[in-house]
Amino acid sequence: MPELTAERPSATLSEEALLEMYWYMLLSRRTDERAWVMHRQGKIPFHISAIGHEATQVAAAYAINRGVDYVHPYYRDLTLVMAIGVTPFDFMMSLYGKKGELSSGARQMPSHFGAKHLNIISGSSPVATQVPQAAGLAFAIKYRLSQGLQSPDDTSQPRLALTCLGEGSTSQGEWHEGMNWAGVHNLPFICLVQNNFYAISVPLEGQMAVSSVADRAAAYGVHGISVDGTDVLAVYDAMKEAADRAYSGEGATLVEARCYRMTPHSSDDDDRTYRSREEVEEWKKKDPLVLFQKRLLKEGVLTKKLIEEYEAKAKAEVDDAQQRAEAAPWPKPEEALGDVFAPLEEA
Ligand SMILES: Cc1ncc(C[n+]2csc(CCOP(=O)(O)OP(=O)(O)O)c2C)c(N)n1
Ligand SMILES: [Mg+2]
Repeated sequence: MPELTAERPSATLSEEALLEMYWYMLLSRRTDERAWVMHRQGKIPFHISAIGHEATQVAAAYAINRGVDYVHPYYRDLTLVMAIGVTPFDFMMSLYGKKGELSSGARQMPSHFGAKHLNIISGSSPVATQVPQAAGLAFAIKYRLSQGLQSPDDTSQPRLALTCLGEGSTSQGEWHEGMNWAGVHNLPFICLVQNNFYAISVPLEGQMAVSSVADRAAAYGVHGISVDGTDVLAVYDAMKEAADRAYSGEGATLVEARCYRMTPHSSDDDDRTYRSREEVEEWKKKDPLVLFQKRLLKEGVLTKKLIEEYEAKAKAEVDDAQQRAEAAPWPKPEEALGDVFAPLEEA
């Protein structure tokens, strides 16, 4: 792991911020694990996991202005959205599809994260469609600034648009269109590609003829960075560089964070059919939560006692979230089309 040195932005992270980042990684992991249990108990129909991606996502959240910058996430971004303010209860409500669920009022599948009050934009299921939408958002930010217009929800402070996707989704046409737009217009835009080496069962080499997604950035006139996605501080440094470029008008950045999906693609997938157990076990040695815990223990930021306290607190929060979501009412069937079509005008 890189050392904390004065030259690196991560060196300026306070102990409080480091502990918060650890907390969100832990809370996300325990929420995620519970969702797998709930699925296997037949309580929920579907789950898609962030396990293995927590370092990348918490670092991304802390490098931007959380809740102010616009974030257009993808289905694997549980840790990212939790670090911005989505709660275990919000997530559990979406797993069940209960009435009033935050992302879409229970009209979307779970993990199609959206939260208006946090500037998190809900996406569609076709992968990479969020990229041109996020680039369009970045264009709007730049345009409003150039016209002296204020952002709808406040000030003239610099903002950016961040979007995320997996490496497999960079084969999709929308990704290229969005990246090109961001490069041509020099937008305050970050595309974070979470390269976990698989798109469901298709390995990286089946998606691209170059070994690093970041190599593709140059083709769009975008700055490209590749980073170890299991290392919180390394991702923070990369994302901070990208955010500073966006805020200062230097333009768009593509950050590739290399990590590993430690679970099957989703609750509908059996990964034993396409990757060896040895490979999975090898990557588990780079579990980002364990690595960060060790790092913070070594630095004296975290203690054994604090770890136990955080574990107990996370368990209590997840238990409470599950119980409240289970007890919450379902939406009425006739509510399904509400907020989808405008009401018919009376003749
Ligand atoms: C346009 C489109 N094609 C196929 C799918 C089915 N699909 C859902 S996720 C996925 C894999 C994406 O892999 P990657 O982009 O590497 O992200 P990861 O799931 O590994 O994080 C596929 C093929 C889809 N949702 N949309
Ligand atoms: Mg992938």
